[in-house]
Amino acid sequence: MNKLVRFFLVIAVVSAVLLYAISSLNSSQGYTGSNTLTVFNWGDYIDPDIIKRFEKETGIKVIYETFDSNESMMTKIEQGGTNYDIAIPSEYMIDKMRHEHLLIPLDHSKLPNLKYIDNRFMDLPFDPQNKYSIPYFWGTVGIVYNPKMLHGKKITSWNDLWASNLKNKILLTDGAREVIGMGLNSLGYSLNDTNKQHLIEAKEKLDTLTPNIKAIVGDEIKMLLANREASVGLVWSGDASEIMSQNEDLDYVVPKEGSNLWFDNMVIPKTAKNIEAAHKFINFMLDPKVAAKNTEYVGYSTPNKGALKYMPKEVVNDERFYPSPELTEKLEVYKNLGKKNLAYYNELFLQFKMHRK
Ligand code: SPD
Repeated sequence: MNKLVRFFLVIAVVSAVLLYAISSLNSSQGYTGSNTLTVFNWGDYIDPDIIKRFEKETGIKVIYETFDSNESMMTKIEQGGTNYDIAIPSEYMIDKMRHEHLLIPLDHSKLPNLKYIDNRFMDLPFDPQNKYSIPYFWGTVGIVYNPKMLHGKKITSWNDLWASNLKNKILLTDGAREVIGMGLNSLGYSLNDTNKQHLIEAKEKLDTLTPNIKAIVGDEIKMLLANREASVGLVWSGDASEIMSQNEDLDYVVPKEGSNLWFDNMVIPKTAKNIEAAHKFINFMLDPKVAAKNTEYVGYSTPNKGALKYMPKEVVNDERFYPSPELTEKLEVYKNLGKKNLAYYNELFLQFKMHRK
């Protein structure tokens, strides 16, 4: 045998041994290459123990990736080259995705736990008959604040944030629709306004809030507010509830001018490689005990009526985080405003962020 043949033989044997080692490592954990599920979710939006439990019970390995806005999630899915089996966007993005044929219709016969979802969260205009999406969490947008740091002063309105005593005290969640929405609402306009003049007015009004803004941040907003690094925050209700569980001095209010009511639902994107496992995952998340545990960890409001009996009474009865249908009726759900208008919201938000620098 000449040297070259011997060299290739050694390489082939070493590769075979390595391949065998890797595959036996995988199978010792109960996974095979095709038995994986790729989940694409918001950061800080699931109890990691639940993923472990799902893997243990089903033998399906979960690959987990996060995003920080509907827009960045959409960009990744539109770009292709990904194989997400599950994603958890908000209502206006679900509407956009289904119109752009980016979602796979769900097989409801594989989701027996769907019966636990409160009817109030089913069959909403962004996804009639829940053909493409299943409720995960819901909530509002509002202001979390520390009355002690504001000398007992209450905040009730978006316009309160422009007060001169709030210099450098406000944190904003890094969301285009949330921040531009605050500008629109503070002027009495709709959160779905597409009138250019109104949008420019809203952006200009936001520019005047600049001296009061300490930072525009992502999930770290919770830690910063709980640690008293700022006294006011524009947040999603679930983040407020999480912050308040760490610092009892804080309170949460949905401003009187109005605000946003939102829904985050589970979908199966067109990129999915394991549709069977995706249905198993959705059904697993709908189990009342699983949903209750996830809700307790994440802090957001569950649409799962079966889960409520496993949750502390004081959480379920807290109207700030489980507002009644009468209260939510007064709030606005974001609409899919179409490509051009959504891009304009993003552009104005970017300009606003640049203005601060
Ligand atoms: N850290 C989890 C954040 C989830 C927020 N979803 C709310 C989106 C409202 N459009």
